[in-house]
Amino acid sequence: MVESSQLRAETVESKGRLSCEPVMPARKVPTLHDDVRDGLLSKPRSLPAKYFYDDRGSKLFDQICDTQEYYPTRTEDALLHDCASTIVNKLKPQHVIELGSGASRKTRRLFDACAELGCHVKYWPFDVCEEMLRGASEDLVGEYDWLHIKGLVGDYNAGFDHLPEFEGSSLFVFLGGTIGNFEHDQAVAFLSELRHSMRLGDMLLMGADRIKDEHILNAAYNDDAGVTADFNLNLLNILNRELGSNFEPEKFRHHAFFNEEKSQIEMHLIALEEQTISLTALNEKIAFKEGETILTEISRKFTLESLKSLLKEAGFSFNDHFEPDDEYFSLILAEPA
Ligand code: SAH
Ligand code: AVI
Repeated sequence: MVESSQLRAETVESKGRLSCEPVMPARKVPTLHDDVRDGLLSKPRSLPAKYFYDDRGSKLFDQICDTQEYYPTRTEDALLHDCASTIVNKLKPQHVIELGSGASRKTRRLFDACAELGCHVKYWPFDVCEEMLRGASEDLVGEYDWLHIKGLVGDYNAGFDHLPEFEGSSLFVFLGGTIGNFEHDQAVAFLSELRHSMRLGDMLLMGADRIKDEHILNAAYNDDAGVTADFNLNLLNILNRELGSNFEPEKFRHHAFFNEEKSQIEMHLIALEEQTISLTALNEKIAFKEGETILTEISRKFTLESLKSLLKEAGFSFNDHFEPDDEYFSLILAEPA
């Protein structure tokens, strides 16, 4: 049995290896008020996907990862399991900086490889959701007794000018297919900006979802247990809390489908009946007709060629590529060109 004083000592010790700090934005990004004015008050109605991730939203996303239908997480995890040693061996990084780290689930594969190869990196998870970032980091310092973590809380769309100076080589990690949540031009701008903050010898490991049978794609965003629906509808609770609005989530439904022409899943909230919503904080009202939709997320799906050309456009050169036999998902290793 572990003595409670021993447990306390371990907690204090592991906390010494963990700290969190805000990242100063390099420029002003639109606030929720701006995005609601631009996106919700005009048609077609839409909102940026980053607003999903309050504490509950982040936990719901983590539950999505466990659904049978949502193949990206387990596919990428298995890929990382197989290629982590190759990547760590290639770069021998001193730092792992992860953008949109969430629960840092799959990053464990990299840490396992680091432990095996005696490459004791410092981990810098960067996420907009502080609760999830702190919780995940606390778990990690408990699991890896050599790991030092400096959590970075902020919006990665606000630029990377104020990231700390990383001494030695860095592996930047952007997993989960989150690049697919950006429009093409935004993705190029984001990756170019990231590339400018990288140094010669640094590398980027990026996960991206591939085009596949549309039934599999549609099922992944319409799980039977309704977790993705809850994740989508939770956005209305977030708006109620942040804007003092009076959305009733039960008066909307989740709708997600693969738009083949645009090669993207589109996630919408559809008004089930005519209704008027007051946005107290903005002193505005929105009148919804029955069937009117809000676009809450795009999730673009790639070919290997479209991924390579995206990275090239952002100034990266291709280093390596990992995919499973069914070609469901890609992990690309790239370096500043
Ligand atoms: N990388 C994890 C989590 C993906 S979910 C995985 O592969 O499972 C997307 C993550 O990006 C969430 O944790 C969310 O909080 C974070 N995120 C979304 N928009 C962001 C932004 N603009 N800045 C920083 N983090 C963001
Ligand atoms: C975070 N991102 C990559 C997920 C995706 O698949 O686009 C978010 C998600 N939305 C619904 N399910 C998962």
